[in-house]
Amino acid sequence: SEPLQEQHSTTTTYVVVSISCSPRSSMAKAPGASLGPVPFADVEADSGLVSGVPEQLPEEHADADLVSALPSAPMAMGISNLRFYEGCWLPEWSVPAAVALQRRFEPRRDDVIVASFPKCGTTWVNALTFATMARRAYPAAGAGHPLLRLNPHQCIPFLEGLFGSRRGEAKLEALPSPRVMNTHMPLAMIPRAAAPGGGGCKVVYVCREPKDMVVSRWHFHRQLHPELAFADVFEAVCSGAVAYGPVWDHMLGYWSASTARPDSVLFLRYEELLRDPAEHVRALARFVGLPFSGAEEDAGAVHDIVKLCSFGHLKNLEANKTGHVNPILQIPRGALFRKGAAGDWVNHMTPEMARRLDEIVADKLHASGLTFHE
Ligand code: PAP
Repeated sequence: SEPLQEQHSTTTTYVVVSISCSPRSSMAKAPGASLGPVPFADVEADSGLVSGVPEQLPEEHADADLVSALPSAPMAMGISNLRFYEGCWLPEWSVPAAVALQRRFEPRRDDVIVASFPKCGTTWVNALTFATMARRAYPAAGAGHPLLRLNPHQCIPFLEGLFGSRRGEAKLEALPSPRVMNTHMPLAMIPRAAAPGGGGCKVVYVCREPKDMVVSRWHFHRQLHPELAFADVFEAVCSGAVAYGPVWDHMLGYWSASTARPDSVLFLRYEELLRDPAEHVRALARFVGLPFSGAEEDAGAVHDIVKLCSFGHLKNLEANKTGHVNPILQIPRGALFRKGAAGDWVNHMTPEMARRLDEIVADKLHASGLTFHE
C-alpha cells in the first residue's frame, strides 16, 4: 500500500548484502546487533507520539504548580503559550518534558541526538543522520528505504514529545540501540547528553542564518494562522520570546559545547550544508563513528545519501506531500519543504529590519566566535 518510489540506482553493493532482505526491526533487537537506528514509526504503533506533543498529560502532577508559576507570554503563533523556564521560552506543553529530561534522560553512549532551533534544518539533518547511520541496513539507493515511505520526522523520535509521559519514556527506553532522537530543547535541558565530564552521547546541532529562520517560521505558522503578520514573528524573534528562544542563546549553548567538546557536539550550518552536502555527510559519518569506507566511496554511498535526502527528492515523495506534521500540529507536511534555500529574507525584510536583527544577533554572539556572514 506504500507509494512506489523511483529507484535511484542499483549500485548498492557496498553494503553487507546478506542483511539487506531481513526484517529490520527484529534484527535490531538481536543482542549485539548494530545495524543502525530503527525507523521509529515502524516500532511505534501509536503515531500520536511520533514527532508530536505528548498525547496524555504528564504524570508529574506536582510540576503543574511549577509551570503555572513561571513567567508566561501569549501565543503569537504555533499551538501553545510560552513559559520562561531556566532561560528559555518553552511552549507550555513542553515544560514538564524539559523537567523530566533534566531529571531522567540518561543517554546511551551510542545515542545520537539531532538538535535544532525550529526551522533551521531539522527535517534535513534528521534525514541525513538517519540515512547515514542506517545505511548498512538500508542502502540509500535501495527501493525499500524508510525515507521513501516515511517523513524524516517519523523515522526519529521527538524527545520532548516522549518525555514527561511514562508511556513515552518507556517507548524510548525500549528502542534498540543505536537510537537517533530529535529535540528542539536547548542543551541545558539535556544536561547529560554532552556532559563536560564525558559519558554522554553525540549531539548533532544544525543552525541557520537567523533572518532566514524567521522567514521560514512565518511561512510555516501561517499555515495555522493565515492572518499572522510577518512583522509579529520578526518582533517575537527579536525580543527572544519565541518557542525555544532566544535563538541566540539556543545557538550559543550548542556552539560553546561544540568548541569545548568537538567529539561530543557537531555544529552544522544550514547554509554550509547547502553549499557542500557531500562533505558534511562525510563529516557526520565520521562524527558518529561510521566513516565511509573506500569501497563505499567508490560505490557512491555518499552521493546516494545526499540524493535521497535532497530537498527536491524529499519534497516530491508522497510521504511528504500528504498528512500533517503531527496529529496535534495540523500543519501539512508539505510545509516542511517550502523553498530550501539561503537568503530568502531579502524578499520579506526591509533593510532596516535586517540590520536590526543582524545587530541584535551580533551583539548577543559577541566574542563567542560564532558569526553569520552573508
Ligand atoms: P522543523 O524545525 O519544524 O522540523 P525545519 O525542517 O528545521 O523545520 O525547517 C524547514 C526548513 O528546512 C524549510 O526552509 P524554508 O522555509 O526556508 O524553505 C525547508 O524548506 C527546509 N528543508 C526541509 N528539507 C530540506 C532539505 N532536504 N534540504 C534543504 N532544505 C530543507
